[in-house]
Amino acid sequence: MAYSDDVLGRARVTDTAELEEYYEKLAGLEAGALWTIANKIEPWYPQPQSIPMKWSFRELRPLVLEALKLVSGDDAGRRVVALYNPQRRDIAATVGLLYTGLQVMGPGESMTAHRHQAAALRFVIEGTGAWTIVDGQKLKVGPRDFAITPNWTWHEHGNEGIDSDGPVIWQDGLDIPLVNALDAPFYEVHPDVYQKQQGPVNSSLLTYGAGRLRPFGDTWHKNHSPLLAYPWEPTYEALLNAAKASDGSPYDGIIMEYSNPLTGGSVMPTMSAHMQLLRPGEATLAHRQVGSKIYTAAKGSGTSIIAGKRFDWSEGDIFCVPSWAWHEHANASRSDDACLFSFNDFPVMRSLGFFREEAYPENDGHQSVDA
Ligand code: 1HN
Repeated sequence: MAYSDDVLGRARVTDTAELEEYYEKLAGLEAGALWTIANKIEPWYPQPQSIPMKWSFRELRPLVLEALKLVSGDDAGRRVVALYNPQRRDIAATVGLLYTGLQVMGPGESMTAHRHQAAALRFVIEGTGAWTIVDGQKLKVGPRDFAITPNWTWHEHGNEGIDSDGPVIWQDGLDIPLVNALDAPFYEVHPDVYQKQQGPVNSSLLTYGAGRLRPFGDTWHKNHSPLLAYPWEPTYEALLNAAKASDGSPYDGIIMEYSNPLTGGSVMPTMSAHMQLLRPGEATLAHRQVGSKIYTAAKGSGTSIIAGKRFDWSEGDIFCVPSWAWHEHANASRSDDACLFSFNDFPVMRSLGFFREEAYPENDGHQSVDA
């Protein structure tokens, strides 16, 4: 619906010379007449400045690898190619108040420890030698593994591979634009530059990875998941198993949320992540939600229609869905399955009471595609 000036309860003042003069006097006192902007700041429905976008991994990969020669990880802080929405460069956002980028680490490299108020998550795109130490706990992650760096946890990363193993490229997801929009950022460098590793590698996975079984008498009380890494194999197996038992969601196919094993809720208070399976030939119906989403093609290839625009994706591609934009996905193959990793700010929307969800009402649930 377009803004209409004949709706009761909406601003509909016509400017006159007298009013212009009045507005100027208010402006001189750092004040203004609300009715001149009321309709803009209270739209009928979300009007994101972010647009649907896709970043091609095939195109970006050579440039990401080129950074290995151009800057050291430590000089750069983190060697990351950030993905920006055109109108959101000023706040370093990929979509809405979410950020994503591709981080690259060469064999044998490691980076110093720090912590920040923003929460981070990682999804490994390629390479086998990646590790991260989160609050003293060393995690090893491989292709398609998902890991979290909850806010204010000390973290440092590296690639323990040898030259023939090649670099690691992983995707970072952070809520930096959100934290900055709320004027809440803090940042600290680790006093000893590096953390001391405590306990065995992947201890959170050893303790909490059994899913249905919880350590008896556990006293975990933090607001993020005690499980810090979610390997690909059991994730994929869970999707395949669920596909044997159910048709899944008409909007998302077989979809699983990476969850805090103690609460069943999202892994962190501001961001949640999913892995979904689109069976061979599957095409979902369109829906929309309040909240922003960033997808990564984890396996296979397909097409998503976002706000009427068509985006073809294959492994490693990243694309985004702005808040309240209609979206639907299709697996391009009739023989192979396809998987989409995604993360979102839905936990923020839910905890503030902002979350809404709607099915596309027309055309048998599918959008018409822009020419
Ligand atoms: C950060 O700390 C990391 O720790 C990656 O790997 C990306 C982007 C913006 C701000 C902080 C990391 C980041 C970041």
